[in-house]
Amino acid sequence: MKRRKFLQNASLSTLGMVATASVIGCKNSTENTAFIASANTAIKPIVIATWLVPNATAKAWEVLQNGGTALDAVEQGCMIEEADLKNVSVGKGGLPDRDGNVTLDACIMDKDGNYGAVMCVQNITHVISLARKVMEKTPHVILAGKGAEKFGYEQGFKKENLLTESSKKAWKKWKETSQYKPIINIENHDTIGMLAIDSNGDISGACTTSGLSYKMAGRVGDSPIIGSGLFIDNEIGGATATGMGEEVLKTVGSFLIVELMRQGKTPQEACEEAVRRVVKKSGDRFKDFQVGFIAINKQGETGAYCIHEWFNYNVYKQGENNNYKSAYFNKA
Ligand code: SD4
Repeated sequence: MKRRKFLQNASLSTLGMVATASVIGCKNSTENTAFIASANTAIKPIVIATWLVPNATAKAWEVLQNGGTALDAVEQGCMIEEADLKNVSVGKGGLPDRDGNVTLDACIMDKDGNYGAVMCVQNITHVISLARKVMEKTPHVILAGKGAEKFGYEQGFKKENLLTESSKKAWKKWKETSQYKPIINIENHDTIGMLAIDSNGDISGACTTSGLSYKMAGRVGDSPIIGSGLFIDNEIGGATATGMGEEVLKTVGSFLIVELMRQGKTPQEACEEAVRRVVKKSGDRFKDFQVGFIAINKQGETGAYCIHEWFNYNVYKQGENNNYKSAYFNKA
């Protein structure tokens, strides 16, 4: 992974842009506080995405500026990375599994809690759009493998070879030793998870990836799994994950973050708690893998946290597209 340029994390929630939330109280004593923001004071529109993806956040911002929905924004934003051959963790140009096949996972979630996902899809670049088609055009929420691909062609998606010459070369080099040992921030962690609030104050999210490079054939990570790689609750906020999917799945990290925000935590506090959960569950193993989360709440406050240094994220708001370094857990 290339070393990235970024701004120091300026803890966005402390930058004087904290909007007032109206806590409208518990419906009954067994229910957690419903934390519903005042739509008038929220920062909107706003886009946040994992890693250094300024072109993707710019595209999403453009959609929002033109009055598009958060759902359109996150889809079109993610498509930028899917088409970018230089991003070897997403879409076309993604690094393959150990058999040399590029297999993609994606999911999308809208303001009404609808969700669509595809997993282990070959030969189709824009799996985020395919996930949206699953959400909107089928009675199902997930399609996998050949079935997803077949549905894609029926919907007019183009069949493409996703394995670029340079990814093929990298895979052949890897095959010389065939050592599968993810190295933090050196294996490819450029999965894009994107969250947006549109000018109506509605939230949507999307996540798309080629997963871990040189994974076993058939392996699926957290990215297409609701609650793990992505979760949206339009009353509360949204969260999305990057990094070692196996560990995110075990904590259902994105759902956890949204629930923590529902209980009153800020996005930053919720991301930190989720990372601590991942770390705690892993014993000592956390030293060998990276997990990062980003989150947004209904007021447009954002948060990000990861295990190890070097996770960063892009935020487009108030006309500015910035990249920030995430705060991190492991100071050792
Ligand atoms: C996965 N979470 O498939 C993804 C990988 C990732 O940045 O995020 N890479 O486990």
